[in-house]
Amino acid sequence: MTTFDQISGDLAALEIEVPSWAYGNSGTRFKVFGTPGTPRTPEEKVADAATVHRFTGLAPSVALHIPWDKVDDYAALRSYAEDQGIALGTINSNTFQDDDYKLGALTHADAKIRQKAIDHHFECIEVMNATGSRDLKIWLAEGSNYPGQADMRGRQDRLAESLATIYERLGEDQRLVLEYKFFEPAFYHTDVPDWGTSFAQVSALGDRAVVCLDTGHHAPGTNIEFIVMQLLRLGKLGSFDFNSRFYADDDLIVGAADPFQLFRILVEVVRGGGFKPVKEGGVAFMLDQCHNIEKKIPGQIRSVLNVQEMSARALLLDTDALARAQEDGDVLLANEIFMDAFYTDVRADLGGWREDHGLPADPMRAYLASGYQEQIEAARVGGTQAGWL
Ligand code: AOS
Ligand code: ZN
Ligand code: ZN
Repeated sequence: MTTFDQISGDLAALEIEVPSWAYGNSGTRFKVFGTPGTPRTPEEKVADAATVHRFTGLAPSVALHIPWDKVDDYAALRSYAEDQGIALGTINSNTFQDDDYKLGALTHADAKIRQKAIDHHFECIEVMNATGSRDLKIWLAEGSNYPGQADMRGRQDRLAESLATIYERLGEDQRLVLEYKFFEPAFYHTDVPDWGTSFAQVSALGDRAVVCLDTGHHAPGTNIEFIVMQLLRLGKLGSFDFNSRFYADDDLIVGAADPFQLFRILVEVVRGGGFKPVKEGGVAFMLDQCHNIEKKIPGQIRSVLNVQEMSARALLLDTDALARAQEDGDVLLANEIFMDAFYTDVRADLGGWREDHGLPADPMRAYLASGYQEQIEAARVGGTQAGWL
């Protein structure tokens, strides 16, 4: 039996990076709903991210998206974030909102367009140098809609060449993180559709190129924890984009659709070495979510708490007893031990743990009572859409 006291130290190492775009207005292709209090500037997004950290102690960094979070002075944005108690984290590139990229960016048949996309990544690396960010995260919206439309193999070769050029430009402490997604916006073929392709591409680059696993980017029924295990085993899991999905890339609050899946993923993280802060070389635990109808800061608070809750349950798994049951071939006992950890209600213990760490026992209620929401709703008029250029 593992007790809560025994996992207290491991829990303290859990860090979750929130995305700047979670604080902007977002929606579907049918409607973007505006929410009162939406940030108007990158600074205001950083202030909201810092608020999530203040109430939860779980979110010490915020990921930026370029050019959505473009500012004149990134060093100043960095000091602003540090004054608020958080760091600027992963820099996400954007090659999906420019007419030139209609038929591809890093894979485009035209060398001039590829160079434009490469130059954008060079600009992102400049941003990283100023923000002190470790990771350049690349998600590509590239692919084709119809059989015969594109030379899939040629595109794979051009992708390898473009990525190599970008990788060359990275500093010693920086990493290239390549995200995969099985479809959308391209529907016939996608250039980086799965972890195998991402793994093949980053493996050709070198040690500082790794894979990003977005939990919403797989076909229904995929055993995601198997992929987590395999990438950790191969030393190539760079980061998570956590969110949850019922259907496709829903970007809903992590743990909302299937907390058991989140638990199973976190069990593999614990099995693969556990939680380690980014500064110590850990896997980046990012959220990649948007809040279409709910308030954004409470949405982010719920998300980080869900990850913490399932992490605590994963840490409570009695791995010695499980290993014995597995060795004995005791199928039902092994499954029972696994399920016991999943069904453990850790909420009261986590409340006490937070108080011991100088945090509110119930971060959600504390935030709602704090007056911050009313203050931003009154002060900010005309907040922008996430991804609005
Ligand atoms: C897109 O589906 C991916 O999940 C990316 O991580 C993307 O950069 C992010 O959703 C922001 O648009
Ligand atoms: Zn993502
Ligand atoms: Zn996505």
